[in-house]
Amino acid sequence: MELKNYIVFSEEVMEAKKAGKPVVALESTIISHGMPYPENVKTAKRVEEIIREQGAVPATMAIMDGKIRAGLSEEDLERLAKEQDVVKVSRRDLPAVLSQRKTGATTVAATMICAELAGVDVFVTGGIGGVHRGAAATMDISADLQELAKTSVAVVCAGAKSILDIGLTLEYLETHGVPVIGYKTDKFPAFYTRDSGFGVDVEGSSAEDIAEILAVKWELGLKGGAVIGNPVPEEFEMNPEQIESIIANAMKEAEEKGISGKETTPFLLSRLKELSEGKTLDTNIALVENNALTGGQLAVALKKRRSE
Ligand code: PSU
Ligand code: MN
Repeated sequence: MELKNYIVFSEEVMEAKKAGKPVVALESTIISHGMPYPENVKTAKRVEEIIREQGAVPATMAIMDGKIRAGLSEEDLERLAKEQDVVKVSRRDLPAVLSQRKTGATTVAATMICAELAGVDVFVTGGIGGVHRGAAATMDISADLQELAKTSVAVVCAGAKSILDIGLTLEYLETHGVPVIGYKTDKFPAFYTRDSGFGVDVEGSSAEDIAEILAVKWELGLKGGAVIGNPVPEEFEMNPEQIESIIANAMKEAEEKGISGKETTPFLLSRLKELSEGKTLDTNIALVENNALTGGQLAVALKKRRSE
């Protein structure tokens, strides 16, 4: 079988590709496992709209009926948002979920794979996975980091959540040669807050500036992705002490309940929302929308730069 038999493009994405328009990939685990219904589907639609407003075309990725789907209808989004047995799909899960024709939501790692297969080089999400706190014992390191090392897609995110060990996550990215670029900041953002206490490798002052770095990386034949850290807008930033204490509590609960592996991130996200009385969800929505704005502009700038 050929690649084209595994991917189905929506009409909008197909036309954009034919016309040479910029396309932005979006993940779907954030819909199925990252946010509750109905905020998940509402945010997914809003994010797509923001990308269109920047002059790019959104391609939300998912696995449905034995195919990789690049670009989803409203009906598809509802299905991912509501269905109970949607599989969280990372790199290792792709073959089984496709061949068993299950419904799958793609993580950052799997979305990068789908984006590369679809010829899309910019991807917008909330936060990347990383090295978990306590990874020295659990060895829990998200497959997202390995994917960033080898798959040539730029990931626009609000940094990494402090449920992760951000210092070790950045060390891992450095070891694997993944550029970490701050959008209008020299600080690596910590998802709910704008400053993790760690720096980025380089600050990009504009979408064009970042597009230039990416274009040079890939022209040099340096395969792999890049992390574009885009801090949450100030008005939605959470208090660092408050979020730290909530995270500590949620992590303690996860340990007591024996939550591990791929369940860890979804469990923590849902507990953080409850413990913060919804505040983490509001912040999550705001930062994803902000990433769509930046990612849409980056895709436009990169398309322009690469056609020069
Ligand atoms: N962070 C969020 N929301 C999410 C995720 C991360 O704020 O929904 C998802 C992303 O899809 C990411 C995945 O790729 O969790 C990482 O999971 P794991 O740590 O199991 O690799
Ligand atoms: Mn993990």
